[in-house]
Amino acid sequence: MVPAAPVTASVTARACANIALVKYWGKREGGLNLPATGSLSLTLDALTTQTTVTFDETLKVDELELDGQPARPEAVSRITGFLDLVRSISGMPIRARVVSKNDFPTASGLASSASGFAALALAATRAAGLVLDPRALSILARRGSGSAARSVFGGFVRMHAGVKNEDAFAEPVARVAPGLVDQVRMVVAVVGGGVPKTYGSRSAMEHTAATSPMYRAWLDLVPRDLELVEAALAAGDLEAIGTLAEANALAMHASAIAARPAILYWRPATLAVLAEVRGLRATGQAAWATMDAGPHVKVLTTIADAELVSRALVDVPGVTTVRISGPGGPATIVDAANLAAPP
Ligand code: 2P0
Repeated sequence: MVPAAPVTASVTARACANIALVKYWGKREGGLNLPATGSLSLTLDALTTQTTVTFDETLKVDELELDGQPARPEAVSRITGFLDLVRSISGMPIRARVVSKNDFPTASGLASSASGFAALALAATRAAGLVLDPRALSILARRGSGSAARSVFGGFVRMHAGVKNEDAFAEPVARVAPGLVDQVRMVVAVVGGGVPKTYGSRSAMEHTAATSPMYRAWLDLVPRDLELVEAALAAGDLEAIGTLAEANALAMHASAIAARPAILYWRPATLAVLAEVRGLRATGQAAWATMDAGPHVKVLTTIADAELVSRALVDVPGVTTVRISGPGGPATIVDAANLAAPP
């Protein structure tokens, strides 16, 4: 196939991270990065990745710069694997330079792979001369990272497990009570300075699936939690959403903690934040905790209570920074140069 774009096509895209209220933790057999279950998330405007992809025919190999530094070989080969997919669907054989910047700590359990692969999928396809619809973009982003399929969209997002590649995509939650998305906030409490996490989520979920006696129970739980959270979103019942999200996060961690040997992401400050969140609830604040594959705690709250929750979490020993995030929008193009018109 003839290259669809000029040899120096360059596109910059931005995507937000997301926090799952019903988590993805485990894959199905058969490759293609298919999730074992669906999941449901809120996109976060305070955690973003901006990625520039430049296809350049003078390059012999793909290059990756991450937060101002040349990336490690493992990270480059993961990006090359993803760009090979883009090259195969676009027919554009050229190597690329990828420059990516996060406005939050990378690979520390703050969802950098979600925003990273969503931004990369959008920038790389456009730079290769392809315009994918959001569903096709979500399917492609999933091949980079399961949670990235959700970061293609803004607001509350539902990922479908599907039965094959083409139906394992994310899309905005169909029924959300009017005004709910504008009312919610997520307070992100970073524990331990955002240093890289001990176990990458990809290998940790594989290890959990292979060895945890709790994994089967986790797989049984997720469809029920999805149904309940979807009903609560439609009803605008934030208390139900928060209660389910906190319970689902604890169940995910329970399955990981029960793996042999254990996958344990928490630090003392993680538990101290969980205790503080329970204390805030006891005094009438809207506050429900969730944690991803890292020690940090994200607290679902309201626009009215976010400042108070944030101030309470800053004072917890071991919490290094706290930021308040509103709901984020979909992945977007920030800049494009030398693009061919789409075929
Ligand atoms: C989630 N996490 O639903 C869950 C909760 C972390 C804990 O999705 O192997 O980096 O690249 O598909 O997307 C992290 O897993 O895994 C994740 P891969 P990913 O947000």
